[in-house]
Amino acid sequence: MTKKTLLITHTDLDGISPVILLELAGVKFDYKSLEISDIMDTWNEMIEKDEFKNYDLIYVCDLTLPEAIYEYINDNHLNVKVFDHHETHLYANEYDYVDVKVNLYNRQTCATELFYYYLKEIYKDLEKTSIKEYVDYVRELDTYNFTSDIPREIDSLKGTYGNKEFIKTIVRRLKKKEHFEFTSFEKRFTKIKKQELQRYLEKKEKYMLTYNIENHDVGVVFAESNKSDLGNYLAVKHPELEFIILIDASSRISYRASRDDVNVSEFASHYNGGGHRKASGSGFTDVDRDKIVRMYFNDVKDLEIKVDTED
Ligand SMILES: [Mn+2]
Repeated sequence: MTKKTLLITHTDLDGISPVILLELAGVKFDYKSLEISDIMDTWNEMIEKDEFKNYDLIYVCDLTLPEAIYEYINDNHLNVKVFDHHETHLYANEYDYVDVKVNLYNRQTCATELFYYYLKEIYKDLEKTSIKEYVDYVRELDTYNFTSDIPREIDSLKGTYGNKEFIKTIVRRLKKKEHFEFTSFEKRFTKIKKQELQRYLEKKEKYMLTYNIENHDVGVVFAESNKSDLGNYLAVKHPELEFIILIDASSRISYRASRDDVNVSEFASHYNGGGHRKASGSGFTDVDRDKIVRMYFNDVKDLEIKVDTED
């Protein structure tokens, strides 16, 4: 059996775009896209199922790997290449197969860009204007350094198409066209989406709570969608606050700052989280959700019947 390449990557645009790059390069590969909090479980599952034997090369993008995984990689001599831009992951640069950079060419970079420069040396097909343009849009979105609305519009399409369809349609157009372009339907669609987003941001701002937590003046909102846009909108609009806490009770807590004197990755680390200076996160687990239910409602007991929520 011939062995394949495996890509383990994040679920956001910067995580999904490495899938697009490998498709464009014509590589035969499998991929797993996962949340940062699921890395260890996924890795252990792969060990249990003996999946590593199927692959002779494993790329990891946009995910901070814990030391335990590096120990496994080194002990088992796995052929791995890591591309990431998270500050909390810089420690792994001691391994020669790891490329973690926060900045490149004097500006913030992203995993997709680092991976792109690596692949471009091997696969000349990637030297196309449209692909480079696309990579720059991903970088702008992921680092929040915008020169136009296009990166946000691309991300909004990813949410609407779903990852699988999104990958397909982007691969198709980057192969064909010399420049990255939206379809006329997408143009109309993103315009309506933008108006919808503006209404959402304004509504969330109205319900923002303010506190002093650990000697920091912060704003707190509850949100399940558009968290980066919302965090940035509130942080920029309220410079009197040090940062914004966004609670997504069904998945995680995000921390967003716009001020240069604030480092939210430090704050997030008090809650087992981490990330970047201006954008970090920490987990919000089943244990936390359970606490809320038991705190809010009266007379809460465990259920005696069994309910299957697996699909
Ligand atoms: Mn990223």
